Amino acid sequence: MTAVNRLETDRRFMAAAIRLSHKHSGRTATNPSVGTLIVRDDGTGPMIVGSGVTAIGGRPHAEAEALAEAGALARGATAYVTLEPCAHHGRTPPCANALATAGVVRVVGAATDPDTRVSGKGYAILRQAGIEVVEGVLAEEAADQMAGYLIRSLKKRPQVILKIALSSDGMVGRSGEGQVAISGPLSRRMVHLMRAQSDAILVGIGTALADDPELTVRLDGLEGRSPVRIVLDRQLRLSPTSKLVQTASRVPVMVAAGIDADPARRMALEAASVKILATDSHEGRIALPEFLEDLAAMGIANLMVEGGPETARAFLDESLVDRIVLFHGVGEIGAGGIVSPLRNTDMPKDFRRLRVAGYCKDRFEEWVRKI
Ligand code: AOF
Ligand code: ZN
Repeated sequence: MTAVNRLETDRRFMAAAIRLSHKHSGRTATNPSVGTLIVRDDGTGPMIVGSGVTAIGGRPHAEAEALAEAGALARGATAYVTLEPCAHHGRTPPCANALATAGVVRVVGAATDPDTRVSGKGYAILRQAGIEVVEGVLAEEAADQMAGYLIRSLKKRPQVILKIALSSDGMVGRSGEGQVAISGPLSRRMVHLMRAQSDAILVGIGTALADDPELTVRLDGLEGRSPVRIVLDRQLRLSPTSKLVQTASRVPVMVAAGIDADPARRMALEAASVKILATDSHEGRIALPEFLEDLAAMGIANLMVEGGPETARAFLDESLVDRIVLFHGVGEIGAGGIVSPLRNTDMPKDFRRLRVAGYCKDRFEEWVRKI
C-alpha cells in the first residue's frame, strides 16, 4: 500500500470511529464518548473485527469494548481510536497496555488527551511496546465531537452552546408576548435532541418569567433524557407556580441566586425541590466565569444556553461561548420585535461556520471557535 493510500484508509476508518463515538455523546458522565475500531487486513483488504464506544456512565472505555469483540483477531491488527488511549489505572488497567497485550501492531489516534494522567503517556506506552503509532488523524473532527470534555479539562468550565432561533427579519420574539413560534417543528425536534445530548440547559430569569418554559426533552423515547435546568436568577424572582418549579421533582432545576437573595423566596423554592446555588455577583449580575467553574466542578461538560437575548449577550460579552447554533425561521415578526443578540452576518470574528442544514423550511447554521 502506498503512503497516500494508507493515509486515505486511515482517514476513512477514523471518520467511521468518530461517527461511532457519537453513539454515547452526553451519556458518559465526565468521560468523553470515545470510538474505537479494530481493523485487520489478511490480504483481501481491511476489515473491521471489533468496534467499541465508551460505555454509558463512562466505563468500560472504548478500547476495552472493541478488544473484547475482536478477541484473538486483534493480534496483528490496527486500532483506530478517537482519543489517545489512557495510561492510568482506573477500574481496569490502562487501555494503552490492553492494546499492547492484545497484540495490536498499529494504533492510529485522533485527538490528544489533555488529562495529565494520560497526555503523551498513552502513546509512549504503545511505542515502548513496539507498536507503530500515527497521531492526529482527523484530530479536529474528533476534538469537535468531544469538545465538552476537552473544554472542561482545559478551561475548567463547560462547553457553552448558544442556541438562537431568529425570524426572517432577525428577531427572537415580540415584546410582552412570551413564546412566539419562530422555527418549524423539525427545528424544534433538533433542539430537543441537542438538549438530550447536553448536561444542562440554562436560561435567564427574563426568559423564565416571560415564556414560562419547561426546557425538557419531549421526543418519543427520549423523555428520560432531560438534563438539569438552570435559571440565572440573582434575586430569586422565579415563581413557585412556574412550569420549571412545578416539574422540579421530576427533572432537576437549579437556580443561580445572589448570596443576598430573599431567604423566604429561597425556602419556598427549596420546598419545591429546586436547588439554590449561591453565586457571586459582579456589577449587579451573576459572575459567569465563577459560576461556570462551579458547574464544571459538578461534572457538567456541555451547557446549552437557550435565552434570552440579555443572557446570550452576557455570555458573548465575556467570550464564554464556544458554539453557536442558529435556526432561521421563515416568518417575520415585524413591529415590536426583540432584536436577536447575534446574526450570521455579525458573528464574533474567531467563529467559523462548521455546518449548514435545511430543516424543512428553516435554515440551520452551526458556528464554532477553536478550542
Ligand atoms: C480511553 N478510552 O473510552 C475514554 C477515555 O475515570 P476513568 O478512570 O474512566 O478515567 C477518565 C479519563 O479516561 C478521562 O479523563 C480521559 O483521559 C480518559 N477517557 N480513555 O482510553 C475511553 N473515555
Ligand atoms: Zn482507557
